[in-house]
Amino acid sequence: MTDSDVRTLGKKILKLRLAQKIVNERYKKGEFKIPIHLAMGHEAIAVALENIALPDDNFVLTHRNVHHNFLRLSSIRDLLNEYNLKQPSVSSSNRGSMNLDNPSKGIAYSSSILGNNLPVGAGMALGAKIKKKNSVTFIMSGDGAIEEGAFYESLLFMKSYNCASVIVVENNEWSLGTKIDERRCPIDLAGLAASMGIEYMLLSGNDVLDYIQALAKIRRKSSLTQSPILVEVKLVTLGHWILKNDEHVNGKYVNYHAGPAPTVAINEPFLIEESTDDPVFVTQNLFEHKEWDDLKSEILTEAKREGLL
Ligand SMILES: Cc1ncc(C[n+]2csc(CCOP(=O)(O)OP(=O)(O)O)c2C)c(N)n1
Ligand SMILES: [Mg+2]
Repeated sequence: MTDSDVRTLGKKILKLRLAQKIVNERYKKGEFKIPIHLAMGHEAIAVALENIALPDDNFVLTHRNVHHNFLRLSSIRDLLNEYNLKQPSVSSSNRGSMNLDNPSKGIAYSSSILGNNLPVGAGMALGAKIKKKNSVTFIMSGDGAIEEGAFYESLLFMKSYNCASVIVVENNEWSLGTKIDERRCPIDLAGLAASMGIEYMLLSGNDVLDYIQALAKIRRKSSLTQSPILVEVKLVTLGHWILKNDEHVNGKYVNYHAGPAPTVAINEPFLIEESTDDPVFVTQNLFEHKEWDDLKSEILTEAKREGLL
């Protein structure tokens, strides 16, 4: 990977974060009539997947899809137009946020129905195989959606019919207002995959270069062996806040799920946390100070020129 490639990746992460912070600010002011699930904290996996996908590959997304969609749009203004239901829309018809697709850019389907995209993706993967397309179908999921029976059935189906597919579980440990240990027993995804002879890989740490290296191998392997591969990504959906009231005098952690993130502000346009939970923080460490500052300025200048800041 050249320095210029790394710069492009850094810019994508920064721009994806800024886009979401701009949506968040406008959301706080009541601009949108539709529910939006932001994905701040999911930037590294989204940029890595977009980087390794080949033109005939397809993505099948969940309700939390802004990160994957934004990377296929040409500007932040395009994203705002989608969320304001303006025509022309990239989706087949105005779909807003949770069902936003972009077929000409490989986003074949997105679904607001939890678990629904898994069998749809399995069918697409089979269709691609029958048509000898040599493509890979990427099916996204959350740690809540894997509780649906459709997850098990789709894995079984894709393994049985030798479908080239990569199932990516963005595991933020939360399903709406419940954390895994509050709502269910743990699911051993490596063990579940092994029980069906499916390869499993765990990603964590938000290093986009590591993710690209690992996912490029996984994609190749899925295509060569015509088999599903399960990838679990540990991440944090950023934007939590602390609820303090009579019941919770010491404060209760409220995880970000959807809507505006009240604690995320745009006066710092990019960074949210100085920790490895924040892909912006991790990516910053791949650059010299000046180079990183230049990238940030370039993106801010562009956004100002578009009248977004
Ligand atoms: C069939 C169905 N059941 C319930 C819901 C309500 N619902 C929307 S998002 C969500 C939580 C999803 O959790 P997860 O899959 O982990 O995704 P995350 O929001 O954490 O990214 C639930 C229960 C739904 N949309 N569809
Ligand atoms: Mg979740």
